[in-house]
Amino acid sequence: ESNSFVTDFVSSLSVDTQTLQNQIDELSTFSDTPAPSVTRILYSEKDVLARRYIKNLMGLAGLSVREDAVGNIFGTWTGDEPELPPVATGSHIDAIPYSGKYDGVIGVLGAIEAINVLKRSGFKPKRSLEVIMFTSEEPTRFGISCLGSRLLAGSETLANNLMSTVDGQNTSFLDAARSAGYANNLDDLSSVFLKKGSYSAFIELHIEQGPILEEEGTSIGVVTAIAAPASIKIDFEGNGGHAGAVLMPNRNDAGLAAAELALAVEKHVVESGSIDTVGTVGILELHPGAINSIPSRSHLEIDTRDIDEKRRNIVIEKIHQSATTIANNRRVRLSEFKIINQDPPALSDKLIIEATEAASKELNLTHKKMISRAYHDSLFMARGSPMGMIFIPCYKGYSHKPEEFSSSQDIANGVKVLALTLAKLSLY
Ligand code: HGY
Ligand code: MN
Ligand code: MN
Ligand code: MN
Repeated sequence: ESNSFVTDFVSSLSVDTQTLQNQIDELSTFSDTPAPSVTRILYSEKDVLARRYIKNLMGLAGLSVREDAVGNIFGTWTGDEPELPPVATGSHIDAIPYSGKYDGVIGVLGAIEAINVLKRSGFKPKRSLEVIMFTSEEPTRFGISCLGSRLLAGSETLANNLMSTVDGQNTSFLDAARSAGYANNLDDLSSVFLKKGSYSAFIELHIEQGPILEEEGTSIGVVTAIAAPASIKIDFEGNGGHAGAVLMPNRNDAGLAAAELALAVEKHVVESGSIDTVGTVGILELHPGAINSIPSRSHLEIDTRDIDEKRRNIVIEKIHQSATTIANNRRVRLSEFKIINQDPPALSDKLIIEATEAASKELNLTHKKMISRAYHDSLFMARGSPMGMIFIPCYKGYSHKPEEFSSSQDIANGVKVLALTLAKLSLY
């Protein structure tokens, strides 16, 4: 485009920052825990209210709205050439217990506002633009991360497993989905799978969930790769018994086996040879959970990630070996060692990186390339179309806790870069 056109167009982009902030605040009230925390679990009553709120905003933005069998929500702005694969953007609004109000939300409310920004500027899309709100990016209810985008990416294994998956209260996935108005009399979920090439590009706006942009005073992160996540479920079983009467040599304490394994996770991760390897025991349950009863069962769930897939897989191997050794030494049974997901990393598409950098430059925003250590729906959308991500700074990098925060200015910057990048990708 001629330079003056670009400059005029760029300066015409204006974000309704106040309305967007009000929407972020209002959406955060659909929560099962008191403010400032947010808890919004898949298919819960609060999740259903929040979904209705998003669909309403999509309608007000003039998008045509549809939902698939598991509740991925699509809002479409039909372009001049609707037969071309559209450009998509989006994120999630589900929130893990006691978390914040920006993770995911910025990429859904911000994407709808980016559509409004483009409409207000008089932009006419060539390729249709689609905003996607993904079902259940967080693993909280059924232990599966990125459930909606995994299915969109065509995971047959997941589609089959979901037919027999239950949550911690023994509610089946299908019953939970039906209680929210989805998956009605369905005996398979393959209808959710996207055809290859459904989108010419997918780009997600998200808070960094790390401290780098804020520390360096950089406005925009251009994501080049998303780290490889994995999660493992482990159970140990011992004889339990009376905490006073059983002498130490006669014990086989499942709780201590879990404690030793948690420290082994830290050891294997720290000794991987790279700062990019991380590992957490985020869930550790002891049964029966009485102070004067030796734990007869322990349940651990481990989250381990690395930007290098092979290095991460070596850590998983070592964790498995430690679990077996600890079980033998402590004469407990390793009754479950189950890898729930062991995903490869994803690389962003060169063209989308360049478009995002160009948009940041035209908006006079400082920007830098960086990796995402958190996973996102983009990790799975990358399996079906070129992918990119835009990061904005967040306060001290805090996320997955109520102190999570991003300023209106940073959010507006992210929305403008998203709007301009969507415009560029739509005209390709
Ligand atoms: O855990 C993650 O990486 C994402 O924020 N759910
Ligand atoms: Mn998250
Ligand atoms: Mn997220
Ligand atoms: Mn278990």
